[in-house]
Amino acid sequence: MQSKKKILFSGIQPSGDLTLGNFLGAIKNWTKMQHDYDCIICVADLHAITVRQDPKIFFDQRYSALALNIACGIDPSKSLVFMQSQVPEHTQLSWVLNCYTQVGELNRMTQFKEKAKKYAHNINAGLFGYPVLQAADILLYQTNVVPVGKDQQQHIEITRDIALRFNNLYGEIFTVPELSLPSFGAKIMALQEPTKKMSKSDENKNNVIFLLDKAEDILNKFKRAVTDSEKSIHFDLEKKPGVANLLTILSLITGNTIAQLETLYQGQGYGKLKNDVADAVIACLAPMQKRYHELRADLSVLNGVLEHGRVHAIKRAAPTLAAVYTALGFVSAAK
Ligand code: AQP
Repeated sequence: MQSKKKILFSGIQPSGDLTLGNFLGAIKNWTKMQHDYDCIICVADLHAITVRQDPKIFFDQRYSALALNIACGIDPSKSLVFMQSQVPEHTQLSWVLNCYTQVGELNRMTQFKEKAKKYAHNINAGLFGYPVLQAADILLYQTNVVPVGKDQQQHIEITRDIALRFNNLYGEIFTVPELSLPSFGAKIMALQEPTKKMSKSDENKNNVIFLLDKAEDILNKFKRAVTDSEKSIHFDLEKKPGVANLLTILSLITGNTIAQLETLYQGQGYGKLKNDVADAVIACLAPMQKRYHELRADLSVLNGVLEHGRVHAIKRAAPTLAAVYTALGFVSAAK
């Protein structure tokens, strides 16, 4: 019998090694929500090729992203976990939705503008159409809720617009999904440029805590984190983005509120704060790293998860694609 829980869909690109931003802004929330939602998590490898990937490294990164999600607490017996490229319905629906998305809408996407600047030598059509594939990912599963970090908000909004447009033309084909942003910590910032998002593809590796970083590297990166010339530890996003970022990370990991941390660190120096954040992150990541290495030692477990995910994702995606094809006058794709 189909679950009555609300359907949650989210994804993560294996476009590099996963970061503390990916964990605190997304994966950690999915692990909590998987108990209350019918949770679908996709390793979005098709999205990742919108920038050039070395095929050998990329093959491995896909497994790494899968293993890290599981090591972080995504339970494949509770959540449907799969690899995007193994479920052809995503690209099939994406093509259809391309025909219902305006170039003007895509031109407004901040992520496209930023990535077009960063990858000026390779502004490919896939990069431009990235939000359309993401809309297909989400809409295929009749998703109710999409938990993402702040950077993805615009993509969920365009997904809703596309769904509404399609439904207006052809009837109630798609569930119109709701965005779910974490109430706090939706955007973890780069350690040395705290007005910019922490991203796995950042060229400055000191900006980023990777989930598989060694303890000594984590400590060194936090020690080098940019703060400010004041000496007081309080949360002020505008004037003290570096300190605010450190407090946010510490709060999310320890469960202490920002107010509690401000009291705790009254009169203390930035050095102490940085060391404590590093210690908290190292302790949080250690069991996850251990589990990750166990999972990577035996690919048969991960391959089993992928095969189960592939079969079930196709089963769940196919009826939506069939409804779309039927609405458009194609031969029904029902399997
Ligand atoms: N710094 C962040 N703070 C909070 N949430 C974040 N997310 C990413 N970075 C942060 C959230 O993680 C989920 C998966 O993201 P993604 O890997 O699919 O794509 P992205 O947002 O483009 O992540 P990156 O790390 O910045 O990748 P690159 O460098 O390849 O572009 C999403 O929910 C995202 O919001």
